[in-house]
Amino acid sequence: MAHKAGYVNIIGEPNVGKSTLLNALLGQKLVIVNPKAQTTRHRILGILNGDDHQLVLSDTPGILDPQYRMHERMMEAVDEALLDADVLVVLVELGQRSERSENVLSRARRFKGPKVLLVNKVDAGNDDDILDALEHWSAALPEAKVVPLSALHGLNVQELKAYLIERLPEHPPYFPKDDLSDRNMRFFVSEMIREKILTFYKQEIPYSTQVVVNSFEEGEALTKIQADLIMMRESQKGIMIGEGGKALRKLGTEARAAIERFVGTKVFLDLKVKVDPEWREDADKLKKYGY
Ligand SMILES: Nc1nc2c(ncn2[C@@H]2O[C@H](COP(=O)(O)OP(=O)(O)OP(=O)(O)O)[C@@H](O)[C@H]2O)c(=O)[nH]1
Ligand SMILES: [Mg+2]
Repeated sequence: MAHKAGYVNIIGEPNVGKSTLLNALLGQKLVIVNPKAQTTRHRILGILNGDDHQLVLSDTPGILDPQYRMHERMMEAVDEALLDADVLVVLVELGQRSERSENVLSRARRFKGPKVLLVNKVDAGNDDDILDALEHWSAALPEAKVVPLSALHGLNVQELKAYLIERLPEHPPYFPKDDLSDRNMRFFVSEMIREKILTFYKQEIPYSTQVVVNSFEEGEALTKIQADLIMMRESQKGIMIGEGGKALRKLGTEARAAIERFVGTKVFLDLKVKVDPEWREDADKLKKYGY
């Protein structure tokens, strides 16, 4: 049988569940998920391999009106995903209104290939809400197949996976068949640390922090990791460290436990807090940090 392969790229507003969906389709936790918006900052590939198919999924940052240069880079990552998609997945959540989703809809309309619009989080509503939403979104994007979904609880996830594989064009694999992502271990370690920062720190702190993994030495029984937490200002450095270093110790403990589950060995994690003034606004600094 001929081999099928293609790109299925997921776009949507912040916090609608794009990363949760990518993990659900892959059947494992690859990308970070958090109740706070703007969790995902990059386009990240998750690769689903079968004997006769390779589904290359893209997670993307939530679509927003850029407030600073990092946001602009994030939106470029979204737009890039519109260029190579074989199938576009537009994710919205129950209760979201199309009149207030022009950023997402204009991109979806610009894409001329096959598209699916998924109404996520239907576990949080009743039948009337769901029927209403399906009708509403079918009218807003008539060319898309509109389907209800709960990425978190697995409703329609296997059906979606089968449908997407069905839609793939005949093509040789794009990546080696044992690859799970285009990103390396260092990237996922930095993301796991960032996920804990999103959970434990308030207000602007998570949005002002960049995590840089400088070394990652994997041994049989112990993995040694050194990472810098780059803040925009001195005052933020103080908050990150906390009184007597308490906040940073808690972050280190929680991040280490998450990384241990991921790498499967004990982990020694050394975190240093640094300041790189206004790194989020500066094109050269953003480039250095992988944006
Ligand atoms: N009730 C419910 N919650 C969900 C569902 N899918 C995702 N969530 C929750 O929604 C929140 C955001 O999920 P993410 O997957 O991080 O959303 P995202 O679209 O990737 O967000 P950004 O990366 O910030 O744009 C998390 O708290 C998830 O647990 C769902 O099907 N039902
Ligand atoms: Mg995300």
